[in-house]
Amino acid sequence: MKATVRAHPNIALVKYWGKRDEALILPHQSSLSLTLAPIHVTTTVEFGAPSDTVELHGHVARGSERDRVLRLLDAVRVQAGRDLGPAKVVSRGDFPMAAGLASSAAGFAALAVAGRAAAGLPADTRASSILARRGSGSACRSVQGGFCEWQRGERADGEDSYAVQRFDAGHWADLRMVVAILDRGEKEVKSRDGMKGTVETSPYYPAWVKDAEAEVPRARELIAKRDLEALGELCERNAWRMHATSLAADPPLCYLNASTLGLIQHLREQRKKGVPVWFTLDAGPNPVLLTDAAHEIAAEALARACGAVDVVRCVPGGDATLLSEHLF
Ligand code: 2P0
Repeated sequence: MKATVRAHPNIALVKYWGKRDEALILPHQSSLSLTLAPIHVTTTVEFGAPSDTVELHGHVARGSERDRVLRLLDAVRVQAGRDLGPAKVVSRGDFPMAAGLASSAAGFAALAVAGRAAAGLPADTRASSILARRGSGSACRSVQGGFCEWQRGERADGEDSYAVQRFDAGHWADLRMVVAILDRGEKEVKSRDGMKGTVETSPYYPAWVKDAEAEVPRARELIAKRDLEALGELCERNAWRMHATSLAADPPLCYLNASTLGLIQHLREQRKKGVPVWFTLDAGPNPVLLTDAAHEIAAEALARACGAVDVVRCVPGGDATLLSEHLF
């Protein structure tokens, strides 16, 4: 009745931005990401505890944070088809939580896989991805390692909306992602609210959906060929378009700040000098640089020269995995 899982976060190369169903977390478009190591979240779930308790990153979760975890475990109870009793959950991450790296993606992926294992359900990446998605959309892409594609699906019940692995981490072991933490502050508008405002008010939103959907198979082809330059260009284009549709929302959403733009400018200059480095940007000011192993130190130096207070260097990561040691 107890299981512990370690899962890695992921960064989207083609972003997810906007839901067609808020309750089930179904996206308007497909997305594609790379799972990142060595950073990870470890989560232990035990059913049959004296009462429901949730501890996340050293504090007792309350309110909506607690509810999201317990709702996911309710879905596990339905899948198990039996009374599992109250649950105790403890989760810890080893990377800066305010870094703009989606700790929720790794956290909900670990929770979904651990929850199913603790309930005695068989390992099933599709079922775990659907479950993780119901905690946080991007989490469905962290159940497996390497390059994962979240297929939007068509069904109203969401059973065809889950991530599939296109290439494992070993396919492109030389690829690097360098997270440049320019600002540790909490963002003003959370992704969940930002994408909702964009869907509801941005006149550019339909164009975003159409374009992002078409970029996914193109990205897949470039990954197959390990074409860093073309993938880097695609990544930047997709990030700009996600931010463009958000800037056009009412009220407008601007996640970039002056130091973000400074870094992007410097990166372009470095690229002209022959350094193969591109960026992507989630719903926050901290860019993630895409490069290869030979240039990761240069990418870190570039980030620090542009004011990064911290830098996290990442390699392609593997699947969410069961551990034999528990957190309690
Ligand atoms: C992504 N982001 O594809 C995009 C790019 C942020 C920008 O997925 O509401 O925490 O829990 O489904 O997954 C962040 O949003 O949002 C995200 P919910 P989530 O990685």
